[in-house]
Amino acid sequence: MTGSSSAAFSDTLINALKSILGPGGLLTQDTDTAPYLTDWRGMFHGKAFAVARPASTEACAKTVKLCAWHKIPVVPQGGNTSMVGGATPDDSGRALVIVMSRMNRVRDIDRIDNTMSIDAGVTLKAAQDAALDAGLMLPLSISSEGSADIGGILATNAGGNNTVRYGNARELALGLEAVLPDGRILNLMRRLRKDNTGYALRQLFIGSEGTLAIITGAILQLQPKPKSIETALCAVADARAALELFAAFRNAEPSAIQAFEFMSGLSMQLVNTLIPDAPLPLAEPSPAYVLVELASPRGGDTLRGLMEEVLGKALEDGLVSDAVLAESEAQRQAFWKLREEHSEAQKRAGTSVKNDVSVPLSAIPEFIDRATTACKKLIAGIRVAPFGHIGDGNIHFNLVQPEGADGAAFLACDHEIMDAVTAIVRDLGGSFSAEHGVGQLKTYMMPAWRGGAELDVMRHIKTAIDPEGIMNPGKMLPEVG
Ligand code: 2HG
Ligand code: ZN
Repeated sequence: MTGSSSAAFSDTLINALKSILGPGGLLTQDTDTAPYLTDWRGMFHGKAFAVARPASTEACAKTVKLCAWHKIPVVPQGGNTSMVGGATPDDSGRALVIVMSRMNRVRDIDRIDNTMSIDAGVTLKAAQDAALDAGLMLPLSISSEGSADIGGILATNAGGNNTVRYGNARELALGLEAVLPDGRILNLMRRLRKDNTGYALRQLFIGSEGTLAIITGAILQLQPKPKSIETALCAVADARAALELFAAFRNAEPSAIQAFEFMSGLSMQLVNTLIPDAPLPLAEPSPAYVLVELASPRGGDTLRGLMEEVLGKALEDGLVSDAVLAESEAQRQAFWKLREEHSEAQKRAGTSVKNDVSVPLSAIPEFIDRATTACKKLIAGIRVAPFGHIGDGNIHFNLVQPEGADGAAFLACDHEIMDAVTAIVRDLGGSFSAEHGVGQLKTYMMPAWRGGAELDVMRHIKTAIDPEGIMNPGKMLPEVG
């Protein structure tokens, strides 16, 4: 096929979709659809006969209804930032990708309810800014927040940097609006703290990775905007010291911690060398680092005192070898840049194998030690570059290809590496996917990890809601047989 992805589909279907979606609502030319057909990591390359961009929930519902009638697979896509190929279609060319970018309205912010009602296509960054403009805060923050949208974030139950204080995306969603696989609109847009009226359906759709419905809107719980924030970058010897430091902050004032992030020496070094304007603000490089942020809706300098007290003691005890406190918002942003550019830096360093895992906090040091040994044994020169949300027990145990090695050959070993790492995770009572989801990359792990009754119940739910299997096929649940 050249020029148009939709050549094999009937003009009647294309015209029907065009009339539902309006001008600019349906992309069919290869040059227009291409950005939606490859994932951010460049691991998956799919095909689709078109990309739909509905501008309203009704248009989305009519689009899905038409697809259901024709048994056309539907692939919902947010900001296309999935790390597990969760939003990339297969290569059959039969699918319709549905993106929400034209549904980008903040519907309302209620200062008494402390909620934001919002379209699924608003990026997380735009949603955060809207909350701040209203004097409030949307307490969800992830590295890809400039592109990731609210629908994708809820569909994958994203976590990120502030989970340690405010929970994952599911904890923030009071209400939800979604289009079911038969095209009906499910309106769960209730902003109630108490509502025990049957199954909590919104929680079923949150984290279902687009396999049960397309999320079109949500009501999110907001928080007061912090009046004081203190951010510090600390040099530590290893994950053990990082966890001791976490415990020290938690014991001093658990409600003050807003983020507690870990970065290995190698992953920080990749940021410092491969990302422009990202120098290390400490005198010496360290084997590992912690980025800690305290926040409070109260003004005054209590937090600075707390930060200095805990870090002072940690320096005295040898838990921290050096630390620098942000003295301005610009410096705070510069510290966060060092953390948030980790994925980009690793991408620039070549191909990587990612393990987004969680283990009990106390098991993190043992996990990192054992997984490092296992990976080094597998591939000579492999670059072990873990980082992540250590306060949640969530480590991105990423392996970067050996310097100068063939990237594709390294990536061909991804299952071998992931299996070696996740065997240790399993032994320590953890999970093979903490916050990135299963997507298409990790479906093969589901039977071993979630088999038996758990997978059986999941399959029954899928069949009950999507009997024709049109919603995001090939994702999360492995093929039967
Ligand atoms: C982050 O924490 C993201 O920055 C991406 O979850 C992690 O690249 C990764 O593995
Ligand atoms: Zn993360």
